Amino acid sequence: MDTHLDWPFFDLHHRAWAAEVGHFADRVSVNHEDVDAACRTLVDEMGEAGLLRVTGAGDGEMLDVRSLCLAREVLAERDGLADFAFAMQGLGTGAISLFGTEAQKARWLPETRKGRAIAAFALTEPGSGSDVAAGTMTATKDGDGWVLEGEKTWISNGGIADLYTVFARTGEAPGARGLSCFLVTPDAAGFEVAERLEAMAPHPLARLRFDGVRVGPEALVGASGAGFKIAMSVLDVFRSTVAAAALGFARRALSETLERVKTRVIQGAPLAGLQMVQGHVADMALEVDASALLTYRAAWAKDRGAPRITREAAMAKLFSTEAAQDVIDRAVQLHGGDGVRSGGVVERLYREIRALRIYEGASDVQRVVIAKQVLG
Ligand code: COS
Repeated sequence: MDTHLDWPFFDLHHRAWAAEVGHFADRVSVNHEDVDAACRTLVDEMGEAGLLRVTGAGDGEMLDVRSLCLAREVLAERDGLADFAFAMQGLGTGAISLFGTEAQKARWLPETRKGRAIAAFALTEPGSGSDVAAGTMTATKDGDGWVLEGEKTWISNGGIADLYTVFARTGEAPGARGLSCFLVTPDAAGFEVAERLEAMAPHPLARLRFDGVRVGPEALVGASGAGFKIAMSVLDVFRSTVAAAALGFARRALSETLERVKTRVIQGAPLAGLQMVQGHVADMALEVDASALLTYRAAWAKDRGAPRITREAAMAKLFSTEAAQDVIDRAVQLHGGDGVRSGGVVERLYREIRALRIYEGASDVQRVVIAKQVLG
């Protein structure tokens, strides 16, 4: 029985929203053979159904983090690619929602919220993943605009995005204080998808090259030099939603396992009768509930107006992704040979969860973030 929607973290409209997303997820069918086409179709369908309205905050609006988290949880429970396509519309426009001008919001958010433009978040570089302040891609002032030079890698939606939020060094100061955030479209001269990348749970992914890409003053998001804080603020919001996606994967693994252990007979009785199996089930259910509590605590805190939820978001992401990996691993084990059969649900979950412990801040980065906050 699913009772977490009754928790005081949610308002009535959140419960209706979860049902609305669930209704969409029940109907959607995803072709994993061609991930580019699948993501385009998913964005289109989600835009049409109105689900993407929560992924951006227009002028005078706030992102509702609980709505983002609920959508990711529900979508991930049904299909990882559906969750991915939804999430990227939010992450790719997060800087605009939080720091964009009225004009930037008006230019992009109606499009991304209707599913007519696909968004991407380009922070990671070949030489700097966890250490954002070490990024070397440059943006050099040229007249009233900038010229971008360098590479970004592991960029989700790379190759299919219509809008890239790109972080580059403008050099106001060394390290974290010398980065800025820009909006780049793939038709800009000098922009190139240098390499498409294949991952164990495939989705559109690429290395991008910026070879003298010129952008105008309207491309700068927030103040120049504020890029690091913009990236971190966007990640504060979206790390909570990664936790929610992990929660959705874990819920699916648990429900698949319950079905399995109640129906699979060993020595004349269902697996569920064995205490050793019950121990696994108990730990899995505990990890799912604890993940949900941490995830929605972080989302609720942000929605209540907390200026930063760095500690809460890092805790939610670290715990939920690690717990989901454990829940899914146990699900594979309790499915026996069927657990590793290619194309099976738990085998798919086993591949899908792995990257969540790495992207948007690897688990050990979350530990660094939490320790910094706790130590003050
Ligand atoms: N919100 C707002 N400001 C923040 C912030 C946040 N969440 N986190 C840090 N800042 C500010 C700090 O307050 C500090 O400001 P001042 O210079 O005014 O004091 C500045 O940013 C630098 O912060 P810090 O010293 O903590 O930076 P570090 O270089 O030590 O960075 C980590 C720390 C590791 C936390 C950061 O690089 C990080 O999150 N890395 C992971 C990146 C990631 O998620 N990559 C995935 C990309 S998307 S797939």
